[in-house]
Amino acid sequence: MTTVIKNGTVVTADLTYEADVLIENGVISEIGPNLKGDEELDATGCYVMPGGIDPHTHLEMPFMGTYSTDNFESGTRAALSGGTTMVVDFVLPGQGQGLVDAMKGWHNKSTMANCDYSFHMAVTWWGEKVFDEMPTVINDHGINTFKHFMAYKGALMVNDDELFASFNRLSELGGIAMVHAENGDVVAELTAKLLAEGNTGPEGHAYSRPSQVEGEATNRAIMIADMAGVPLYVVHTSCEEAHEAIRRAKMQGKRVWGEPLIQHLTLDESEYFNTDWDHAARRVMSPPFRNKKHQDSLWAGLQSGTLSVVATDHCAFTTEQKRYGVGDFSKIPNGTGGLEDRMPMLWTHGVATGRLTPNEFVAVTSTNIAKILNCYPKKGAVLVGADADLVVWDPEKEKTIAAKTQQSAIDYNVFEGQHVKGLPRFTLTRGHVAVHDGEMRTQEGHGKFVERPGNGTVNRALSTWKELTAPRPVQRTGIPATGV
Ligand code: DUC
Ligand code: ZN
Ligand code: ZN
Ligand code: ZN
Repeated sequence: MTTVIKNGTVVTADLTYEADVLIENGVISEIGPNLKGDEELDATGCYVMPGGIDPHTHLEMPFMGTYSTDNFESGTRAALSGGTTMVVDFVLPGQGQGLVDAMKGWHNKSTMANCDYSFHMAVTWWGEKVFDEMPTVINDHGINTFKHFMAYKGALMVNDDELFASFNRLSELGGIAMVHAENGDVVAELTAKLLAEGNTGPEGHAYSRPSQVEGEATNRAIMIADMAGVPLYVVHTSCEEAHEAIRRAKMQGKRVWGEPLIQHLTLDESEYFNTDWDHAARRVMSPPFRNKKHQDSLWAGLQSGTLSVVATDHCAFTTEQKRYGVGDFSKIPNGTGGLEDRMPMLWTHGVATGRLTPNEFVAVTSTNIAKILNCYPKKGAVLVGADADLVVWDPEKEKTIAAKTQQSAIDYNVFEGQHVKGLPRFTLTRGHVAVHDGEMRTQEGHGKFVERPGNGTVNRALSTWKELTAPRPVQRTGIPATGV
């Protein structure tokens, strides 16, 4: 069976043109005028774009005494509904657990996925076992990205010596280092102080994680990555100080990328001062929402190219789960949803306002990350031979975001009441039409794991620091006698 998308305008990261797109066996087989297929999808008035890739999700993840509520079924259904056709989820090994063992657990959970997916590995502890398993994770299991938490002291956090050891290993192996950049020691101190002073409400979460803790950690991670010679991807860049460190690194020729979230771009810190406890707690995530100065910085970064990718950090907890933190904000499970809303929200606040062109929209929602993660042009492209992960985007289609009509399994939505204009008419996952004019036709288990090989020794950070400081033993004469 062949499917043809007719009468649309193809929009990629660098081109806009009118063409039909023919799909055979889940792959794009032809792009051009007047194509015919067994099934025809009418794209009149629509843009035909690469499906979105959300490189930052936490589905069914054990965290802060519970599990995030969206699993690979509801999470990928939400993704497809909003035009996202691939997610990259974080494998989270327990303390002392091997990487391969943890990864197997993630493969078991993900068999229910409705769209394709890949994994990043988290380095939640450091030891010989982690060191020894890194090559097999990269070379045999198709995972080339390793995330390190610089926060969550006493749980997931790794210290600078561990960070440096891990980054050095990744540099040797052609992997990419990722960081959750917040100074975990300072966060722990501020949290204890706030709680001791009786500031127990959700707003305390924001006070405990000021933008400086993120700026400091981002800069530290960049410097450590540079000394190790490894490319660095900074997840959920939310503030000007972190963006500034990334900008500076890029200007110096370092291979560093920043990833703002749609939540930080469109929601601000005033959410934490809502007098309704549930309202504020539902928006507790790390890093927290910031003020307009930081939001403007993130938008400017997307426009100038100093920030590369828009993600969600989708980590959805129910109101009941959020209430674990009544009386102590530090026990509110950190995380918000966004998988279904990332593309429509970014289109509405980015493209429709003139901040981003449609081509830039494709770049930051799909193509850039496919290139960074080493799965382009299988993903992130409208090209013959690429997977038919496509979204037929109707710029005139509108809705008001509401929890009661969402795909996510939680009972609220942080974007509740927001009006969006620009939504999928069709979403295709490897040729299968999973969203058909607002109707969901997902197939549980349709999704496949996407392998992403390492970068060999080519994709290194560009700084010459290593070369300049390589040990050079000096031949000396006249060495003075030691001792008296
Ligand atoms: N931040 C969150 O808000 N949730 C999951 C993990 C993280 O770093
Ligand atoms: Zn994080
Ligand atoms: Zn995350
Ligand atoms: Zn099908």
